[in-house]
Amino acid sequence: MPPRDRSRKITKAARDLLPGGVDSPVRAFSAVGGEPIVVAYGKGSRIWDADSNEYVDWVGSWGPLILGHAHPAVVEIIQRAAERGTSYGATTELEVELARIICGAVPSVEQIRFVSSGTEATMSAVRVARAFTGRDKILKFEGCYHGHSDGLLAKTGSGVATLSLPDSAGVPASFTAETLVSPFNDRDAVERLFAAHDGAIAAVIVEPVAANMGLVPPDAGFLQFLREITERNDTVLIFDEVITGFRLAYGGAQMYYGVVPDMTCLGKIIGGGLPVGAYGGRREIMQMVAPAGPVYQAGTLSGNPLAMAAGIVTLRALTNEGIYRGLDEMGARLAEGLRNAAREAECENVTVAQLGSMLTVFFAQEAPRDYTTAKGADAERYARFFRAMLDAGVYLPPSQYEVMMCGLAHQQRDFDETLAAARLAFVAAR
Ligand code: KE4
Repeated sequence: MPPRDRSRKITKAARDLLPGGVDSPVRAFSAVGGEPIVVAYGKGSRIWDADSNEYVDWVGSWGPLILGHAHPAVVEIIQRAAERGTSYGATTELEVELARIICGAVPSVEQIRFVSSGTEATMSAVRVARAFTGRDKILKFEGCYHGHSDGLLAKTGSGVATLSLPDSAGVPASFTAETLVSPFNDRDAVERLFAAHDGAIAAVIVEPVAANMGLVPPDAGFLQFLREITERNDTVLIFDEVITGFRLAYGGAQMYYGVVPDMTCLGKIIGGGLPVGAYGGRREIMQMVAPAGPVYQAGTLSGNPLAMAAGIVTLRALTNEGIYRGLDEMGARLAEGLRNAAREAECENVTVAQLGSMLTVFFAQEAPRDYTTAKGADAERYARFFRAMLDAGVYLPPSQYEVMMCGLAHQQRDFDETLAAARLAFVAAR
């Protein structure tokens, strides 16, 4: 067990000043137990904690760092931008350039609005879809996470036609009363909800590849089915590509699967590690947004020049031919290595789900296809696996319901060290 005295001291002080000692719940390690890490710095595929312990990083700040930590080109562009000022609250050429790149890359996006988080992006996209259709209800999927705006913090109600329930304290039932929730990958449930709420559903919002219940890809044809049923009902289809955008393909999951939504939410990678979110879509829909249209949405730091600059450099680095094939090969190689490590450790009921650069080690007999089966995975065994890997210097997502992210900074030594650690960690997780 590596020494973590300084990290523990900082965590103690953090717990006094920050609720749970963190600025986002998953960082507290409550799902995996033990003390959370306190990061001092990162470089490439690795991070170092406050006690100078080194870790291979498969979290990548939950997705933004596809180029790795402190990429020289990203650091340089941020330094240069900062020397000219950090925020103006006015338009800059940088946001126009990043908008041009994204509109050129993502099939559904003809116009885009930058905000400062994925939560803001999805919250705003839903508001715009409601205004565009004049309808109030939205349909989301159980286990899909779209940030923490009230109306999207909803869980399945008791029956199909009944409306959902709040999934957090502090959210009035009335705030989720317009939110319908269906199991992911369940066409019949979606059909029933549309039948029960005929002409009333403003939008369907979905993670085209679910990555917040662990990695759960869409069943074959499921996205096309959503495209067709929303078209038939004049409902806005929103792809929440905050994770999959520029990760699964340069044009996101919508390019990968060939299904084009009406609106797309983005974040993470497009900010290169700085706070950015964005929502975009068909021009006629985006023209609803103030000051062009009647839907109000604003933000002091929206289009922040440093974040725009970091995003431009990051997305430009992803245009090289073959990058996404390489990331998929990397993910497949890591997944196969982890499966072999589990077998060698005689650790049963382990399934590694992988798509592109995203993976989840599920302690379950089969790869989950929805929230109910994902919740059936053994989170306690995952916690044991996680801690054994962490003590061996390999940082995995501190929750069974998140995804490992490969990036362009990962090298052979990262794989070698990860798989060597996994062979022992799977023994601990039998
Ligand atoms: P943010 O508000 O955290 O920037 O984005 C919210 C969001 C929206 N949509 C999807 C598909 C997301 O995955 C997220 C946030 N992702 C989580 C991890 N899966 C962020 C980590 C955290 O909450 O600390």
